[in-house]
Amino acid sequence: MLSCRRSLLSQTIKRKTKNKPKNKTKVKTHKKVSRTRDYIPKNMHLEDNEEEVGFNLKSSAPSRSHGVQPLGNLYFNPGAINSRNIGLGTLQILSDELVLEILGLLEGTQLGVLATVSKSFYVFTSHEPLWRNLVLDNLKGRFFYNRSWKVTYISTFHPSFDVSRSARSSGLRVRDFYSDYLFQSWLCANLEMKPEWLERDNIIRKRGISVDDFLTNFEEPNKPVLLEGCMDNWDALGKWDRDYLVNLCGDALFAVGPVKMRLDDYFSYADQVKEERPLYLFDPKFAEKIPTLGSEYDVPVYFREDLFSVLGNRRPDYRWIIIGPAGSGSSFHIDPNSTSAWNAVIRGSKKWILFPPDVVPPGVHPSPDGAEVACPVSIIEWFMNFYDATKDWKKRPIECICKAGEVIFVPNGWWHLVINLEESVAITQNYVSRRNLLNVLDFLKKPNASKLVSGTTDRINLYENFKNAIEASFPGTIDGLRLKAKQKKMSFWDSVTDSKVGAFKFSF
Ligand SMILES: O=C(O)CCC(=O)C(=O)O
Repeated sequence: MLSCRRSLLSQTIKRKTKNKPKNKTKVKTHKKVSRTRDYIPKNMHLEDNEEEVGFNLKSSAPSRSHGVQPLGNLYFNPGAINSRNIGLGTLQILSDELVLEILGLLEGTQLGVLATVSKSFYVFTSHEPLWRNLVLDNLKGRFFYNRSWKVTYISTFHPSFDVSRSARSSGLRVRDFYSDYLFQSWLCANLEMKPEWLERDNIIRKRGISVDDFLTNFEEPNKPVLLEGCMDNWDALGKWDRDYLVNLCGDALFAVGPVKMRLDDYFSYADQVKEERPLYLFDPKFAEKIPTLGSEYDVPVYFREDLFSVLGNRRPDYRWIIIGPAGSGSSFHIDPNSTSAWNAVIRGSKKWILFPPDVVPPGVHPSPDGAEVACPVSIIEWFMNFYDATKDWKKRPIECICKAGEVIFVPNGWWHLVINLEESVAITQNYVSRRNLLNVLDFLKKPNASKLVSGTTDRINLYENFKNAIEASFPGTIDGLRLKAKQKKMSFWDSVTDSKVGAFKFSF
């Protein structure tokens, strides 16, 4: 389970023109999100007559939703009274988050009625994630995205309503409305990736290495590597553009967050989306639905040992097609069931940040049993508030941009975050080889396996089933690997202890 929240700090943002923000041309889980108050970047203060400094907005960014300002601005505006509070009446003591939680219990018509109560309710009821939830809950994937979630909802359920009026009024400005929460939501949806977030590239890149070289230098020591040239023979690389995929996939439905969508509907949404956490297409059954997709790529030679295959069709999900617009991506997580993975970019490019298993990324708070992770609401928010912190860390993350034609190896247990820098299409597979077989078995055997194991409906029996199937297919392998691991551990202790006196050896 992944839960997300805002960091607790409020500062202000600066802008210098009275006009619209001066834009410069130029982020496997969808869980319920809860936020605390917002974090606004340091040393920034935003006023209506100032131009933004220190960050760039996307060229497509709409002006600030309803003129909402960060809370810090209230203190720079002597005499101003927060119209948020006036319009909420006695509900003003509730946090923005709580107000939105409550509004999330209402239907579209009720939100529409509430919007007429006060300017404050108008702003709150216009919050796009409320309408997104309504569309997804009510229509599942059978919606045709139309400019915004609110307009999509209204044009579907109230077709006689003039949505162009609603679309125009999305720019309606409310004076003196201060809310860090709503401001940051707009900011994160419209912020460009800063060049300094993309600069660092410290992953080892290899082209044409032998399988032995990969096993010895990367898989055995559990180190990431970016592999170039190992998917050059894939048909997918030349063929998988939008038109080809849409024609090939026709009416097939793909898993997109909590719903299922046709590919052409998803692309139409992706073309218009301006939100903090765009819906991400992440489908584990793509090759069963459209066998051609499965036949137009090959598992790179380094990853051919795939021990979960002994389970046949009882194996956990292991391969996904991933499609998403710029800004979509995967927030910090460790891959399921202690597996390792490879991820091959077919179109577009992805920024990767990886931390080794013993380093929890800043802003990420796993529960002690590892079953839940609390992290910032969005990937862009992580960059805004936590990326800089990694600069001073002794163990700095591995970073890279993985481009079309490149494959990254993600060793088991590594935390990773990925953001698409442009519309991207990728294939990823998670696998178990004999190098990580014991890790996987130990993971599946944990007492809270029913919470930890994923990608299968049979979480509790996966350990027994997998172990028995391995023993039947590769007799003696598990015992052999355990013996080897024990010998390795003993030879390590022999090297650091004095076996005669049972004490540590010191050398100066
Ligand atoms: O968004 C992506 O491409 C990364 C996917 C990923 O991290 C994963 O499959 O574990």
